[in-house]
Parts: sequence; structure tokens; C-alpha cells
Amino acid sequence: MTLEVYWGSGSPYVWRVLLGLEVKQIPYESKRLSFSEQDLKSAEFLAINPRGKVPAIKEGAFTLHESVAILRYLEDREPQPPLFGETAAERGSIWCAIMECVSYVEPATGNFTAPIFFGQMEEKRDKVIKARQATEKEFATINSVLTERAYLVSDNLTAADIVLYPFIKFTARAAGKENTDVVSGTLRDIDEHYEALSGWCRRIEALPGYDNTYPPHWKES
Ligand SMILES: N[C@@H](CCC(=O)N[C@@H](CS)C(=O)NCC(=O)O)C(=O)O
Repeated sequence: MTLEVYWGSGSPYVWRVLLGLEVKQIPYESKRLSFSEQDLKSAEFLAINPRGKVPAIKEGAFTLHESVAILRYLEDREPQPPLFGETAAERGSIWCAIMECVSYVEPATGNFTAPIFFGQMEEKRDKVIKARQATEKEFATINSVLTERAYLVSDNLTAADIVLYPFIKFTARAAGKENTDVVSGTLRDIDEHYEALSGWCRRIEALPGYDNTYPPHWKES
């Protein structure tokens, strides 16, 4: 049965799923949707995800959305390499790191990147600076964890790394945009200020198949 993957370029949530598919080497049929063409609000796609958001997958009559749920589905679909741990302690630690990302890193980075990407930096400047400070705090904590091990939870890649990685890249991209230096602080140069985090990014970027996951429109600008 073909696994259909519905995605759009430049979504951190989509990036998680594409990374999971590449790491597990699961073949899939790509269904790229356009945000601007309103593909996500078509009746056909709403039948797959009633929230009209990507990522979503379809396999036969089965449909699933929510990036972390999809990653968990892929784990059963193809257990190797294991991304969700093999012991109770590993599973608990991986889910803890996933939930910390979803609960704290996602909102902090989202409040920083959204106004920059949507051209609202001037009117939301104070909020962006606050979000930057919250993000810097999260990045410092993660950086310190990564001075002790190669990946977030252990010396092996897990789902927690895949859940976090796109949000680091989105933050770096927003902080590197023109005229954002006044609000970006240390986020403007992650390599310099968060060395261990930067090394971790490079390890993920060296994974086979990584290039297939890179947002296509980022290659153009
Ligand atoms: N919690 C969801 C978030 C998905 C999400 O917000 N996707 C965005 C793209 S980054 C989307 O499809 N937005 C389109 C819309 O809301 O109209 C997940 O983890 O998959």
C-alpha cells in the first residue's frame, strides 16, 4: 500500500515527518500542496485532515495528522532504526524531551519567528524581543545538554531530535534576515553562541536523505 504524504514547503511540522521518513527509509508518494493556492482548504484535503493543516498522511483508508503522531506511526510502520526508545527509561526520556519542545521551544521560537516572517517586526518589536529572550534561554539549556551527549536524549538520534531540529533552523533563518539584528541577539549567530547546538545541527544535516527534506523554497532564497 502506498503511503501518501501531504506537505507544504517551509513548514517545520512537515520537516519532522520528512526527516522521519528519510531516517527510516520508508518509500512514500509526495503530495505537495500550495499554501497560497488554498490547497489545504480544498474539500479533498479537508477529508484527509479536517483542520486543513499539513503534515498529513494517507495509507489506504487510514489518514493521520499531527506531526508527532505521524512520527509515532512511522515507528510501528518501520521499527528500524528505533526513534522512540527501547526501554521504559528511554521512552520516558524521549517523550519528556518531545513534550518540552512542544510546550516551551515551539511557542518561544514561534513568537520570535512569526512576526519576522510575516513582516510585523516593527509593530511587534517588544514582543519579538521578549520571545527572543525566551528562545535564548531555551537554546542555552539545550546547548548545555548537548555538551554532554551527541543527541538530545542519548548518543543516538531519537524522535526528540527530529521534533526539535526544524524549530532551530526556522529560528536561525528568521534571525538571519535583513534588518533583524536589532531584535535577534545571540540567535543571529548560532554557530558562535551555541557551539554544541550547532554541532548537533551538523550531525543531523549529515544524515543520509537529509537533502530531500530541506524546504525547497529555501534553496531559492
Ligand atoms: N500541531 C500541528 C501543526 C501543523 C501546522 O500548524 N501546520 C501549518 C504549517 S506550518 C499549516 O498547515 N497551516 C495552514 C493553516 O493553518 O491554514 C502538527 O504538529 O502537525
